[in-house]
Amino acid sequence: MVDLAYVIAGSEATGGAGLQADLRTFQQLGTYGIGTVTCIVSFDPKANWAHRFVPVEPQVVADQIEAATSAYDLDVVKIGMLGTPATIDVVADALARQPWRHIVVDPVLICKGQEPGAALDTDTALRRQILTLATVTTPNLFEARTLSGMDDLNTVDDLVEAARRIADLGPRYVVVKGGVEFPGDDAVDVLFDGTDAEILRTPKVGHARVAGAGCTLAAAITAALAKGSEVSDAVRLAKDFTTAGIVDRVSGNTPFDAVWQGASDAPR
Ligand code: PXL
Repeated sequence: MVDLAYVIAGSEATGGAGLQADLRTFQQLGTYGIGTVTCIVSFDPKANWAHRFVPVEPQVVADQIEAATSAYDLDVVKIGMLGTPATIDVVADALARQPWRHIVVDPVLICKGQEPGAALDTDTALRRQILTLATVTTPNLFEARTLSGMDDLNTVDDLVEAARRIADLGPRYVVVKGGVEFPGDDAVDVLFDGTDAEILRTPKVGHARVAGAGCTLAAAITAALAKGSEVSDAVRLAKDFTTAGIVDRVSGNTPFDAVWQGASDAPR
């Protein structure tokens, strides 16, 4: 039977990020994707594509998780944007109700579209209630600065130290993503396993951010783990999959492009 991959995340209405990117990734990697929607983000084309954010009623999030986990024996889950402390409570409770082989947490911090106080409460709840459950977490540079408390992340050694500090918060494996903002010509990611750091490099594909890259990377790690890969193999496959999707990206009327998960030379 096909391997099952589960995601609990937000919907992003242009389809570039969030649950839409996650489910496309699951499908392309040959897994049966199941999704629970936590919130709805609708970029506003009349306001420079700013985030409009609406949380799904926490009980409805709980109901969706109950349906998904009752229908199937799920053991690998990706956690994307959760959005509010109330949603985080519900998701943390649901995750505690059964064993998981892997919980992949994309620590989507600072929920744009929320007022700053609410965003800070959400970040604190995520760190305390969700990050501690992660077997793998995938912070970007901004999230790595916030979670590690290190303001300057300019060298590979800095990324390794940040990963080490984030591992101290609970996750077994930490993937710090340098992305386009990290100095140099390479897209550098660091995989820290609690003892050793592996440095993954590919040449940067341009210098503009591409929507959905973080979601796609974490979803591809999740799909590979669902199929039985070891973490370091899953991370390497996910980086190649995401890079291929950035090369073949989709352009629309937004000021940013989006990753194409169906890139012809993406690994499967
Ligand atoms: O890329 C982070 C992200 C995750 N999930 C949702 C989003 C975004 C960014 O816009 O909207 C739902």
